Amino acid sequence: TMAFSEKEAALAAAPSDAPTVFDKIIQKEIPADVVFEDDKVLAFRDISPKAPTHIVIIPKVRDGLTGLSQAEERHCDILGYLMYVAKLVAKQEGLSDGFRIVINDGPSGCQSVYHLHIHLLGGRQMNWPPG
Ligand code: D5M
Repeated sequence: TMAFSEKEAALAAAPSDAPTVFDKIIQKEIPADVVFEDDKVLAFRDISPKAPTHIVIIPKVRDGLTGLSQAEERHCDILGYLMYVAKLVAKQEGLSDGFRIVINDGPSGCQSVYHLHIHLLGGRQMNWPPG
């Protein structure tokens, strides 16, 4: 049986340690609609939004975090901070009625960019279970 649909297979990418498009966004080599930035993290609007508000929150230094499945104990501080920033950005975006955060991991999780990131989605009613 297929692990995922053709559409999901087209979205997902093979796991890789290679540089990603997010490095270029961090280096300001390609533009992004940045909504939050400090020395540790960057948050910008997703290029292919799945909700009225769809923001990607990333660590500026990947440090082996291609995805959550690669997390080690040394990553606990940045992982916690990313969650906190998700909350700050949700508030900044006016998502007072609720929101969804998502971390896609690996091919079955439909991950396409191998630099850990949190999706922040809001501005509409979310469904459960997700697709
Ligand atoms: O999520 C990776 C997300 O990154 C996906 O929703 C598209 C988004 N993306 C990819 N390239 C860009 C650029 N250049 N700007 C903004 N957003 C981008 P994943 O969970 O890996 O599928």
